[in-house]
Amino acid sequence: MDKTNRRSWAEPFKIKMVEPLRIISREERERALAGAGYNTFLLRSEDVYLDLLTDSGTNAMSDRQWAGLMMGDEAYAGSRNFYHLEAKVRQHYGYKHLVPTHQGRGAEHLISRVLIKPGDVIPGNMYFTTTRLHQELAGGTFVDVIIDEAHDTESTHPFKGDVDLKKLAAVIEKHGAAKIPYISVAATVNMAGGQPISLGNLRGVRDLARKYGIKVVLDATRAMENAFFIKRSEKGNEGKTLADILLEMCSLTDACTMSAKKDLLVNIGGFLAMNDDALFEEARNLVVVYEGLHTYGGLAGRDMEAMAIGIEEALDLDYMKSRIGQVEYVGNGLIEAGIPIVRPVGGHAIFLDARKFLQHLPQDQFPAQRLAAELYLESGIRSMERGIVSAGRDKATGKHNCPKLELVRLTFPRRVYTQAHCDVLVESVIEVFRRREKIRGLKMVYEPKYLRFFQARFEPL
Ligand code: PM9
Repeated sequence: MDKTNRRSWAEPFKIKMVEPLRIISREERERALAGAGYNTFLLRSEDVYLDLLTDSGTNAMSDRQWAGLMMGDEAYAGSRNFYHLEAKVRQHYGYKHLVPTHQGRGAEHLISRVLIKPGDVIPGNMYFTTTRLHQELAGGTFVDVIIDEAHDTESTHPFKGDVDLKKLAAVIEKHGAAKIPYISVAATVNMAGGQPISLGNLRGVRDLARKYGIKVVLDATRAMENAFFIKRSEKGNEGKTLADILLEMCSLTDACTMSAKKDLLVNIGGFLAMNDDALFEEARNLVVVYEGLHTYGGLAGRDMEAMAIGIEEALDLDYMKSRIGQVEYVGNGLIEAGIPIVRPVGGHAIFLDARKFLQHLPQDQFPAQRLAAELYLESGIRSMERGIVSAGRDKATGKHNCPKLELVRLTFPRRVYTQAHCDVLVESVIEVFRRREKIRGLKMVYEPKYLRFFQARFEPL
């Protein structure tokens, strides 16, 4: 993206309705943070100024999507909105069958239950919290086969989401194809910094999988954002549309799980989609146990309509340029100020490198958790820890998983914040960086059993 020419990414939409924001005083923020146990997930939204916790379900819908809500067919069975969504998923993702779910983890739950047996191994391009947990709950073990560059915050490899095909082949050789129900491929890779996987690499994964008769399951949550990076940086794809690339990506896989709360510009929704009839049969049966009837999967008809409309809107190139352009605008501002962030700037978020930012804090004092808390204290900006807390504990030893990446994620809701908000963000991070040496670590005082980052509590040391 040309950073000197903002017309290259100016938004192809204008604001029709606004939601007031207020910033509470520093003293109030201190009280709110202590009350939340230094965990930004436990803050009240009303105490937050800029909410960069997540891009999940925090998107602004368009006037067309809001109009679509009014066209919700709330029949228990066979809603017309389901058939609209099914047609759009077939058209743009290319899979034969659709099973709607209330959100992404609903789809992850179903596919893990259907495909994974105790003792199985699931290789993938870096773990994601909910995805790995569902694999583990089904008795499987996730094995990371992403390229080494993904663990290096300074590597500027354009496709840090790529699978290391040698590592993948070694995992298959070691465990045997019969123990590998599928290869789990995310596009983009959230925990690596929103980094894309290339089409060429995905083809390599498919070829290897086919050789051994193993399925490939795509986490398509941000696959449209991934398609933009392929169009921009992978030779031979410049002339394709985002829709062409998305379809091509999906055609290299057997099924996908989807959190529609990201790419699809909605506030709730997800799905599982696949080509295999037998897999569909089982998932369609299980969805009624855990989510709802197979034509609504825990969603209202109106939600499915908004998703169907969102699919078309998110594939618009001008929209996607503005989406990625906004994130890069902030990233470039931080890089110019010498702030350590994951390079290159990813699709949905900027990731601060908390190891380098707070060099004096060891990982067991939770530097990323502390940095997220500090940014909130500075200016009411809410971000998310993506380091040792998110990584949880080793299933076998019970010890902390200590990931190489100790990051704070500043995530951009789609079509929500303005360029002035982005400037406030850059200034606030610079301010915290200036006084970084005075910042102390944290100790964990409460740890829940599952996905601890959501509810853990901390106290300052
Ligand atoms: N991602 C995120 O903030 C929301 C909750 S986890 C902190 O990034 C991928 C790549 C995701 C994802 C959610 C899910 C689960 C699956 N895959 O949140 O259940 O980024 O809709 O999707 C979150 P749901």
